[in-house]
Amino acid sequence: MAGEAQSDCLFCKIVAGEIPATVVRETADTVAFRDINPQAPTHVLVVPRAHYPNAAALAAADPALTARVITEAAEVAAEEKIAESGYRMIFNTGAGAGQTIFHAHVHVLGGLAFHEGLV
Ligand code: D5M
Repeated sequence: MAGEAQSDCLFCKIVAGEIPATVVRETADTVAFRDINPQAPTHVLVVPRAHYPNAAALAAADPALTARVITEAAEVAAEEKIAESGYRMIFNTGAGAGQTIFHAHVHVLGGLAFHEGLV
């Protein structure tokens, strides 16, 4: 069924607390945690608790949840104090675009060095 946890999905395991992660925010239907391999001074991933393979599938199945994931990304940016300087929200969609974890997630990337091209 759409949205059901997948036993072979790393992010489903993080959502379930079976694999540790540095969680920065949680809501009833989203979890935000630090990327294990940060590409910027601030690099947080926001995922829906429900499993969808990518952002397009999530948006097709549940537009309201998609909006809540994006709202959470903005809340993360505010808490991490990168909202004013600007930040990126990136949804890699498909292996050809570099998606490696097939549970929908948005990357929230920002920080001074990021903008100065230092990372
Ligand atoms: O991004 C998948 C991202 O997930 C990538 O930036 C690394 C990150 N990742 C992988 N394993 C973990 C764990 N265990 N904790 C936190 N972050 C993790 P993609 O858009 O699929 O390329």
